[in-house]
Amino acid sequence: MFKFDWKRLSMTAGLSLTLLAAGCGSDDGSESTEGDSGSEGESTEEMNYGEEMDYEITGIEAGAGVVAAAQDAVETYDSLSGWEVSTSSSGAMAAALGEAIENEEPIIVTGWTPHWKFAEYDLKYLEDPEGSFGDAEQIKTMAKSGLEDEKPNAYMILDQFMWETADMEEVMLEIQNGAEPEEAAKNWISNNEDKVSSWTEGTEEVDGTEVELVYVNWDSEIASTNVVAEVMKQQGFEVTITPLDNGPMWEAVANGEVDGMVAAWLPATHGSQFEEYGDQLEDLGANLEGAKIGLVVPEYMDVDSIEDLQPSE
Ligand code: PBE
Repeated sequence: MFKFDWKRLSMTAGLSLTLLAAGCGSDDGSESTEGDSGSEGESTEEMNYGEEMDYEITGIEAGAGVVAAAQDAVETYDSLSGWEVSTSSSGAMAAALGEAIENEEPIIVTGWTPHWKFAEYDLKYLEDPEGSFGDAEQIKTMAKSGLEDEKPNAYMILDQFMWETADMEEVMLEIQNGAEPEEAAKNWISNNEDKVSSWTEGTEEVDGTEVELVYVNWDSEIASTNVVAEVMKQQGFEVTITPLDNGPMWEAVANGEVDGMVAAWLPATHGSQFEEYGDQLEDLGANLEGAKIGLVVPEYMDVDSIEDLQPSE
């Protein structure tokens, strides 16, 4: 059951009842601030969540664009002065988020859409008036240069691969609920034959041509890469998918060591990787529109903008 830290709360001046009710969400609603916080009236001052979170933003893999963007935000916003972005893995971030929500504790994670967490929990993006996290992103497909001549059918499938947020989230959610990625991919494919046939349109089946795709173990990219790999397998390709860190993923395609990837978040998230490798690989355009990154918090937190947070010093 949810327990409020009354001592800490009482140190936070001017907390309104409304604010507490929103932040508390206790079952009986009988708890009250009166007498505890000594506050009266409707002050709009925000809770100092920072202190409760040790001024830590829960990040993911160190090489992820969203982590770099969060570090940029820490540099940019006075409200984040003295904060740190911890790095671990997407799985550890999701576990920390789930645990915080279970205990109704404050947490700020580096988040992104499409992601199953929005179907699973009530979450919101913090407004980012300084634009540290960019605007809407596309997820793009990158091929090694020369792929079109070498493996024209694989190239064409990669080039024609395009789906929507709801599609990707369906696959992600099934994986999150326990399905093997390959199985979730197969299920989605058999339920979406029209979409899939628009990706294979104009291609010929092959007999065991090898294709290697790379990706990062982000939930969104596990979903997309498995779907594309399954589609290729059904067309007769022998497909290997290899998880790497973000930088090495870009590098492997740019060096021509592997055939391609469907995990390029642009223009902002992987802007620095694109700048480094963009002229050595072939940009096959968007495979998904309307992606987004940012700082994500549970709805029960009474904070709407990065600017509402408090610096540690
Ligand atoms: N992500 C998911 C990646 C791109 C895809 C947002 C975690 C990143 O931040 O680099």
